[in-house]
Amino acid sequence: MIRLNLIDGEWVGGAGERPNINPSDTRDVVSTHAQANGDQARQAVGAASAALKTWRWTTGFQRSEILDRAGGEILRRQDELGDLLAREEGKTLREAVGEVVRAGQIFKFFAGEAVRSGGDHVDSIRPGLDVDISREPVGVVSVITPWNFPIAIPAWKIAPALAFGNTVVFKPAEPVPGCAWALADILDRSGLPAGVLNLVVGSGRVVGDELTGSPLVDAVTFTGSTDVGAHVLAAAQSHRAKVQLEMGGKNPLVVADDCDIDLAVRVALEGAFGSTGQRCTASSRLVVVESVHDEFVDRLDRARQGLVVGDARAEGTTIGPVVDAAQLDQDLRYISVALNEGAHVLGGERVETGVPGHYLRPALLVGTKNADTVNREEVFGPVASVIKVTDYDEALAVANDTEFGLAAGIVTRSLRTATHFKAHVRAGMVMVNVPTAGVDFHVPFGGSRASSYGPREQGSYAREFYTTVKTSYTDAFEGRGRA
Ligand code: UN1
Repeated sequence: MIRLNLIDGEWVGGAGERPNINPSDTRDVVSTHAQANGDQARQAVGAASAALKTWRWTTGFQRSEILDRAGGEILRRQDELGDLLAREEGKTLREAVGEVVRAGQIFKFFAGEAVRSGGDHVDSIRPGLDVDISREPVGVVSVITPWNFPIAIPAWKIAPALAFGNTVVFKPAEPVPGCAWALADILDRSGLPAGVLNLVVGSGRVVGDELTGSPLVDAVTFTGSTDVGAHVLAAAQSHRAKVQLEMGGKNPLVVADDCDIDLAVRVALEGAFGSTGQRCTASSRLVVVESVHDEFVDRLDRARQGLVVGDARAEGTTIGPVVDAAQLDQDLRYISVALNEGAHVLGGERVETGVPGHYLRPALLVGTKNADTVNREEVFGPVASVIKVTDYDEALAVANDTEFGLAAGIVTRSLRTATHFKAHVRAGMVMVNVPTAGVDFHVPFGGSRASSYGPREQGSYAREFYTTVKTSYTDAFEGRGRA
């Protein structure tokens, strides 16, 4: 069955079809998806613009009911949707079901926010006047999402967009159209009027350019690579659209000399290799103080060897395949660059399972310098490097010596060290004794510099991006004063 695009409330065919391939077994076609063409992307933006005229005047309560219904259905179908997610993206079933639950909870959270978004009432500095500061929807929002969180990231962009009265044109990443389709279907059946949410599956060049460049688009929210982010920013700013970008990371995890080494190993293993390392929040630089370096590396490597690489949906698998052939090539290329620059490479080989899939044994790169290529550029795979430092001060300097600024972590028993690190590390999110990846859904998410641009995502802070502020002055007493 061909999965269609949703434009102005109609499910429509496209310019061609594209198979959705299972990275655990490339013979398995998960689904087939109609590809939208440029005209259809334009129609979708037009439909979102037309639907805005009535949708923006719905009450928060009406919108809340729809989001709550969608969240409820996602949670009820967590096993089935988790299976789909693991099958098309390659993260393990446990991680995939967890992500689906997160998506359901996000819709429930924003169902609450939809009725909670008020403004301020302020006394004027002039006698008799009232000043009201109210929130309005920003307008038509283009939602452009990556493949590594096929349902949670669409959820945390689409749910607040709809909660605050915006309309949406949604373009998912090409490797994961299945969850995107399922989400659009759920929202469509939850009671959204035609045109409020439009799904256009297609390439960045054909569909993405319309979604960023159309003057009818008021805001663009994007998660993806730093390079594509720069392109999105330029296109959106050419017509002064509001922009929110979440991009790469090169997140440091500092292992301090006073840490609990068992905990440090658990935190590093999950942060570096969880979700096959394909997270912008992954701990890709392990900055280890020399007094604990050898023991930490030894134990982490043993834990790494214990990871079971295999089919994302098979019982016992603890690390699924890489998403596709291009990503696998990129991971292998970075591993060989690290080798050439002097790293001692543990793991990092392709795994033969007898099934055609993109399997890679997680790689630990020991003896790297922070100036090495692999510590400057995001790999986006199960590849983590170890940087040995003499003490905490050097660890902090190394942690901050990066063009990124998303997440940073430390494992320490010292309250003083943890407190100093939280204050001085340059990152939008800091984790003490917990992995850099794996965040709560109800608090702000984001960073700075090459990692993020624009207002924060998630939690109540999401409204900064999805609303705009209006200040109104009223003299109800027509100049005669209140008293
Ligand atoms: C998480 O670590 O829980 O693309 C979420 C990413 C991030 C999401 C990470 N935007 O990896």
